[in-house]
Amino acid sequence: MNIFVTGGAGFIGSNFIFYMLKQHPDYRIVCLDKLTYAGNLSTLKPVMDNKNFRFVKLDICDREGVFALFEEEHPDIVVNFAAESHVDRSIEDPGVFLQTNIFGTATLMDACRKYGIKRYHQVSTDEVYGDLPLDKPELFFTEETPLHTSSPYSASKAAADLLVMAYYRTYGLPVTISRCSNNYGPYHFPEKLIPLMIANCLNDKALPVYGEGINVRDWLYVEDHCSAIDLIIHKGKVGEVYNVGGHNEMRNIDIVKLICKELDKPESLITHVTDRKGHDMRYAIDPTKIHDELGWLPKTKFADGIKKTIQWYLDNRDWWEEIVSGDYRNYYEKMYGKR
Ligand code: NAD
Ligand code: TDX
Repeated sequence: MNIFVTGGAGFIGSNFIFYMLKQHPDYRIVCLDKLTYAGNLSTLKPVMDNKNFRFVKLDICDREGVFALFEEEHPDIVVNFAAESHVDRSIEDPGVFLQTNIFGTATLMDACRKYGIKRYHQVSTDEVYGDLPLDKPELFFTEETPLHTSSPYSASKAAADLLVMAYYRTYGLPVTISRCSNNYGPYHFPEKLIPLMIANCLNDKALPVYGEGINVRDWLYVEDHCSAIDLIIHKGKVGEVYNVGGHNEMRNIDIVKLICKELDKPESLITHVTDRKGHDMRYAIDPTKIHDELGWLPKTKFADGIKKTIQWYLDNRDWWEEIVSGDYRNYYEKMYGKR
């Protein structure tokens, strides 16, 4: 089996590559990544010498480059993680989100149509469903919940999902989509809530909580997301959407306080700052379908996952300090500049 993993130098894609090479040591994994600000080649150091792994620096919007790689590799499965993923950046500058998240997805699927594929899997997000009110805890996102987006990021992801379903219906492309809740774990880029708060705590910097901090997110340990995708690409039904989440809702402020406690830092570091524009109140996934149909269950409880994650950031200071300082962007040049 030859699997293309796009966006594999980012947070979830890299964890997925590690997971797949462990679970399926005989599979070939080809990672395509543009190495944007969010892609970090040093993350993939542990697998760079694996004979079943290949890294290709490539923009998924580069039609010629993508088609040439399909011609060369003839992948069986494509798992598309590549995306602009940060909501705050999409509010500042939507253009690149439309480019990568929508046109990039279409380019990959066009290559799949031309060269044939066993499965195209789109990694989507619960944000395509918009948000739920705080005062109706009995409501959850199911696969039937209408798409109702809030940010340019979520709108671009929803547009991509619609395109994926259009390619299924119009061209018969064998597609699946997963919509997962917020992930956390190793290699999470320190612009996102949990790693940003850990890094700031460790540097005794202010902890910027948007608004009152009462917005709720449904957190899932990244490896559990990887196991869900592994199941979907092997056993999921073509043309179907699968929601992925572990029923672990928490308010932002409670997460930040927990991180302070774990790192023995004072809550006085918490600073309430101007709220995010259009800030979604609550995300909550109903994972009944993937559980009933594919037998998926998350393995890591939040209490354990957050401890493991904090320990990882303590043990891997170099990884995130290089990012915070901007030095990681020189890594590719250092590794590949003279090759
Ligand atoms: P990330 O920002 O950490 O990584 C994105 C990766 O994609 C980076 O390596 C980047 O270099 C690469 N990339 C960006 N534009 C590209 C392009 N044009 N061509 C090739 N590569 C490109 O993101 P993440 O948090 O790992 O998210 C991965 C996917 O999962 C995204 O599609 C995101 O929408 C989805 N998702 C994320 C979460 C979450 O909590 N992080 C939850 C649900 C779904
Ligand atoms: O400094 C911060 N302060 C703060 O209060 C940051 C960065 C975030 N927040 C809040 C905003 C959100 O309510 O924390 C919550 C989580 O924020 P993010 O980490 O930016 O994640 P979110 O906006 O929920 O989106 C994430 O989950 C769904 C990912 O970034 C998306 O890619 C994914 O689709």
